[in-house]
Amino acid sequence: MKEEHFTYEVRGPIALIGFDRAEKRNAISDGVIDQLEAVVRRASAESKVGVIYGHGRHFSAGLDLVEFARKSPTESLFGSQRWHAVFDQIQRGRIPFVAALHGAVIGGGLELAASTHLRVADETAFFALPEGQRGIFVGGGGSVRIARMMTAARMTDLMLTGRTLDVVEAERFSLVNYVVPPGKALDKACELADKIAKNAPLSNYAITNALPRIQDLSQENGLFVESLLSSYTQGSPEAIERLEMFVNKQSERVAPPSIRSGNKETVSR
Ligand code: 1HE
Repeated sequence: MKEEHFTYEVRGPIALIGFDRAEKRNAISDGVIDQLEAVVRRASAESKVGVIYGHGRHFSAGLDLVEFARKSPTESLFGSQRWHAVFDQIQRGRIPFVAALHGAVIGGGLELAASTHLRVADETAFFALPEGQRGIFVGGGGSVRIARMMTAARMTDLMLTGRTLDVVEAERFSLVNYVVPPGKALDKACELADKIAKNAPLSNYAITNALPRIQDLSQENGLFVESLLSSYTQGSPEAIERLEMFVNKQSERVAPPSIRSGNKETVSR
């Protein structure tokens, strides 16, 4: 019987995707990538937001080095492209994804987390890119996504020296958006996912798909695309309804931080 590497649960508008290969520290094999693709496709079809987390003591130890050691360079090339395709379905798919991180978030595990749209980490989380020590290079999109998040200069440091970041450093490096006490990452990720699910789906889509693309454009083209999207989203039935509610004083006001942050231990960027 095929080993199942993920748990899948629907909780209201949220799909919970649990990485379930704890005996191998959630290392990412070819089989894991195939199953991840299937659960991401399912979540994107039936839920408004996806949350990805890890069972066991770690989020993920990254690439399955035992399987990788036996691959030819050609198999590695196609394997890397497969990771790109699946992680792209997360980053540029229909719904936003939130990652709940704890323990090791290493190599390909960090590449997976970097393909999600929000990262919540508990204080046990640690981050590393030990590809230099392993004699390999990143292959799951890290040179693009992680370098953009933390800067290429910082990523060079991590990859050359094998430096491990704790959660405070990871937040300073823009790798994580929220830091919470041990064991609380999944709860916080679900709380955020519930909020995201209440947004208009077209706004969520523009935020997750247009914003990163605009970063790749010139200022002139970026501003032009922004204006087009601004008018396009404004004409959607959801925007019309929500704006009408505001006009009629039926919508919630934006709360100032002192009222909003009842949760003192949570640090938001
Ligand atoms: C693995 C892997 C793995 C653990 N591939 N099997 N990633 C790394 O270089 C990280 C390597 N792993 C570790 O440093 C540690 O395992 C951890 C810090 C994550 C966790 O330590 P610990 O003490 O909890 O676990 P362990 O005893 O080291 O490992 C338990 C089992 O998981 C053991 O197998 P067992 O059969 O002997 O029980 C380990 O062999 C197995 N295991 N990590 C395969 N990574 C697309 S390019 C991306 C490039 C990268 O990701 S490079 C980074 C690779």
